[in-house]
Amino acid sequence: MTKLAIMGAMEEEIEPLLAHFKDVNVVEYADNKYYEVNYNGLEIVIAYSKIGKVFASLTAATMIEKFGCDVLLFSGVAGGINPSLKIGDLIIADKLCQHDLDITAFGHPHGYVPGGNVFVETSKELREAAKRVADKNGLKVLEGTIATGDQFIHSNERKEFIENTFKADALEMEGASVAVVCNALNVPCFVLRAISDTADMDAGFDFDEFLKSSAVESANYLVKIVDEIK
Ligand code: 3QA
Repeated sequence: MTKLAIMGAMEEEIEPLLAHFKDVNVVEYADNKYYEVNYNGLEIVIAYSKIGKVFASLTAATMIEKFGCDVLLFSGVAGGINPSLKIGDLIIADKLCQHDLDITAFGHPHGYVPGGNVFVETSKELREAAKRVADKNGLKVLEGTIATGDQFIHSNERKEFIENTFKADALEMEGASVAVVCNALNVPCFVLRAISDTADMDAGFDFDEFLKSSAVESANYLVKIVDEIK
């Protein structure tokens, strides 16, 4: 029997999800709120972690260890790198990395620490399910690499470093940490993002403008994926 975790980082990212489900039971734990719902017999726990890798790791681990979730889906927004990604477009991560993890002083590649890997993969089954949903609904979705770090990227210089170093298609601040937690705890993981900005000089402005509408794009697609896998 599956218990599904659905995460976002910001309240705006889970608000459209909570609006979709009825009879939400709120549980307070570890300085955060966890929203339990029953969706046609499927148990779901929804939460927004707060921004960044540390909060996202805490929330992912809590949903798995405390709430007993055995599948985790992330929905939210991202900065686009791949020029084919326009604001509002969807990307699912096939693998993720931490662009700000740096012990290169010791000859290691960017994103690597001993015992870890530069890239962590997401569940192939969940990606295939998501692609079936996209096909059925005529949605254009890119499958690619997402780079995560504790920085809001708003310069071409940093964006190009991330693009060149990791061949990343999009960037954000939580996905890789969630995937690392899921991978270590053997929980299938899925990371979906809709583009809110392109991580350049205008990123701050675009983000404020498009956070809500792009979060809704991601959430609407995620709900269809839940219907497919349940
Ligand atoms: C940015 C959010 C964080 O959870 C990561 C959005 C979209 N564009 C990005 C970019 N660089 C990095 N990440 C992203 N999310 C938090 S800062 C805004 C906070 O406003 C993805 C993302 N260019 C708080 C109000 O003061």
